[in-house]
Amino acid sequence: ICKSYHGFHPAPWYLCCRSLSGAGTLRWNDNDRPKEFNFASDVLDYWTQMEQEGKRGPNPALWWVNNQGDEVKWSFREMTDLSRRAANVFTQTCGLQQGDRLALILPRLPEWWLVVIGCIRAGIIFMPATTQMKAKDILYRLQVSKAQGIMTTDTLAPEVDSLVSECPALKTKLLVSDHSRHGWLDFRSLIKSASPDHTCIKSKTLDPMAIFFTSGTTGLPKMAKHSHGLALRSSLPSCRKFLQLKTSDVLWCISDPGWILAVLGCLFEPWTSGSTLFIHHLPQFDPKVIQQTLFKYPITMCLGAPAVYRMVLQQISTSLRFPALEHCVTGGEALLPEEQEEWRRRTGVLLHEVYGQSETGISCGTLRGMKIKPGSMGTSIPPFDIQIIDEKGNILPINTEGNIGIRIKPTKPMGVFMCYEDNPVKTAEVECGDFYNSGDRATMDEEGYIWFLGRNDDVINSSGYRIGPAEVENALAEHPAVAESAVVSSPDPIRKEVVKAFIVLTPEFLSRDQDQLTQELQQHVKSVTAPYKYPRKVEFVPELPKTVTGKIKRSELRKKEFGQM
Ligand code: BCO
Repeated sequence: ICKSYHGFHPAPWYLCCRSLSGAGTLRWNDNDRPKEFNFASDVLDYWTQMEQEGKRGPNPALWWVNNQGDEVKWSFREMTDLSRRAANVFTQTCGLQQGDRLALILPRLPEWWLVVIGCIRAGIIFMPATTQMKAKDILYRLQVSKAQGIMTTDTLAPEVDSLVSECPALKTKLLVSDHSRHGWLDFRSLIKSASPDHTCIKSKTLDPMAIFFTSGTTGLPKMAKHSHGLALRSSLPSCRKFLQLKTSDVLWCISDPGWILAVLGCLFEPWTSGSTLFIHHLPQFDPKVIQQTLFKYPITMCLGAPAVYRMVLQQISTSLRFPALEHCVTGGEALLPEEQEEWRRRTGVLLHEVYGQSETGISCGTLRGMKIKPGSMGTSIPPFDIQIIDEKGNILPINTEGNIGIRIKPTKPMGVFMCYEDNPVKTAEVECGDFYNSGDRATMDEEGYIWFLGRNDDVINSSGYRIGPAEVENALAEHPAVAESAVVSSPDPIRKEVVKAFIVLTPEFLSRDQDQLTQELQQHVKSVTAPYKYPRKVEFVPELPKTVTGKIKRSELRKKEFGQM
């Protein structure tokens, strides 16, 4: 504790020192494991105090805008006040308790940040998800997680109402809207009337904090459960080197709040450093809006999937010399060296690649100021120790292809997920000797730089979305035209990979116009599951390649797509 600054206040010393002398000495070392940590009381409330003492500049903590010219600016003090109210709404009005689960399906609305911090204060496990989800996706998530609460907007509330009778654990529905809806609690009015006095829980660092649903080759998405250690990791010295944020920075992370990238890039990273978090509502992605926003606002740092930068480069021919932009980061899928170079040439700003998963958060990257090796995802960010491993967990020699492994034994580093909830089999499957096996293939060079090669399974990564082929095949199977299908990854100039479906038609549909049928099937998938998964390519085939035991050989189809056969 830094007494000179805080007196009795238990604010972290490392933060106080950083505010005095930039990067400063940190309270914890990379391998320290404090028993207790809570992002709301240890970090957010610290910056509130700094503001009150006049030791942080006037920049807001949160700066939200939309296309209609609306704007919300909240200071850290307001964030503390409003998130304490949110915590009271959850515990007092909704009756949620520490350890309960809240499905959080909101677009980029300022309330999302109140809810996340409110949950952290009250110890409620938040489960973010994209608003692209359809009724079936939501039903699955509510049932498998036994969620006690859900929060969403008018758009998805009818879908939730249609399935609520099948979710016996669900006891509270919260709506973020300017209108009320029967059977739903009105979050905006409740926040106004709630008390701003709340005592934050004393969370153990390894208590559960959040659940992210993540797709695999088989079955439905798994629940990757994270502890408060995920938030603590942003405070560790090596992680601070990643963005080297200052209180004067304005960070815009263009990721949907349903993904872990947003929880890190739109919340833990900027607020750990007392920076301003910028949000554009962005209901539909539009490269022009990205360009205009970077011109209009003093955004110094930008974080988004490679597809975002790629689409801006491909669709905007006018100036990309942004007045305040200093640093760009990208992650979620592979970035081509040509794209990295073109971004530098046209903006004058370097584009740094990072790598991570829902299970691990950001695991490696090219840190600010570090040498960029185009085509490489950088080096592991301590306390993560990344090695390239074989199927038994043996470390492979340099420049040898293998799986990306993160060392979890003898000690699991802060930020690696706790487990796949209620799924010890899948949890054990990804443990490989002393390592977590990411399932991603790569090599490592003599300087520790990691070079991504692809997946070791059938999971598809399309413009930063991780898509399980079985989820798309199941959606297709519901259409009467589909006798069977195989879904694989296929190359694409904009999204790098897209979902391609090979479909065997039922006899009644064999004579149908194939273009029309393709569109109908695409629409069908968009209507039964989150549309980002829909097959952008469809090929009708008389039969699918199978093993002698009748298992579809997806790898054969995939190799054909990538010209390897
Ligand atoms: O392309 P289409 O128009 O045919 O279809 C699009 C949408 O129009 C459509 N859609 C969306 N909502 C719909 C809908 N259709 C019907 N009903 C609705 N409610 O569905 C398709 C969705 O595709 P999309 O999301 O890729 O859309 P878009 O506009 O092309 O967006 C481009 C990107 C680049 C903004 C988007 O693909 C994106 O956000 N990608 C990044 C994802 C990301 O953040 N990944 C990070 C995951 S976390 C991680 O990797 C760990 C790292 C530490």
